[in-house]
Amino acid sequence: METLFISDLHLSPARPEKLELFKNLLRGRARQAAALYILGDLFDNFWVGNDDRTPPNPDIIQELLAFSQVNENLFIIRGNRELMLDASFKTVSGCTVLADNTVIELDGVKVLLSHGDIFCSRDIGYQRYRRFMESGFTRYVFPRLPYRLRIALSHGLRPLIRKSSVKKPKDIIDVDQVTLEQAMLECGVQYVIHGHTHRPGLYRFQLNDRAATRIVLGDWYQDDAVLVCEKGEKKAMRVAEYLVL
Ligand SMILES: [Mn+2]
Repeated sequence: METLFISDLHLSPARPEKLELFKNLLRGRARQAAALYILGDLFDNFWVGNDDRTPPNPDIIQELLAFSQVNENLFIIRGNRELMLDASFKTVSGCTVLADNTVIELDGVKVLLSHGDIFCSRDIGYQRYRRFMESGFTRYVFPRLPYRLRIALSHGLRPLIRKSSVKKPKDIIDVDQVTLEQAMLECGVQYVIHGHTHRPGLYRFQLNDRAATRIVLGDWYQDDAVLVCEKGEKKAMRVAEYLVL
């Protein structure tokens, strides 16, 4: 049985072909998978709540719900676009929301799953923004605001999010190795899978004098990556390739 990982789909009306691909993925062979993990930034817009009517969000939620009725092993870790998403998301989508750092066992190996933004600790501006969004105050107040106000705020945040990632030097917005290793040590893992940086690849290093691996998932802006894991093997492929297997 295969386990699937995707992240950084950034589904939006600007890329209708990616939305179609997502639907094909969820309606096809993935339904027989052991589990499907979405490691954040499924939505392109800042998530405003379960009542989000921004297209194509209601469509996406329907697809998740239909999938979960066949395969309940559907999980999401919040990306930086989904910081306001909470456990109640399951009631509308059937999708279980996992903690920012979650350890699973994959083919007998402990694997740390994360969106990846929390490892980018050199981006001090972003971490400050994230702490504000994660504060008890924001998490209490934001969901209680009227729908239109939440939408207006999300539009206000949009240029801010875009601008900041374009302006910053590349090494600032990449994973900080020390922060990553700290999280891995705390979780007792030698293996991590995350997205967010849009720099897909397999990175090997030493941790505790033992081999450690970091897999970074690709985004769906140009490509559309899915990581397929089965019997200890991990294959990164295009969704179109996966669908014809
Ligand atoms: Mn991200």
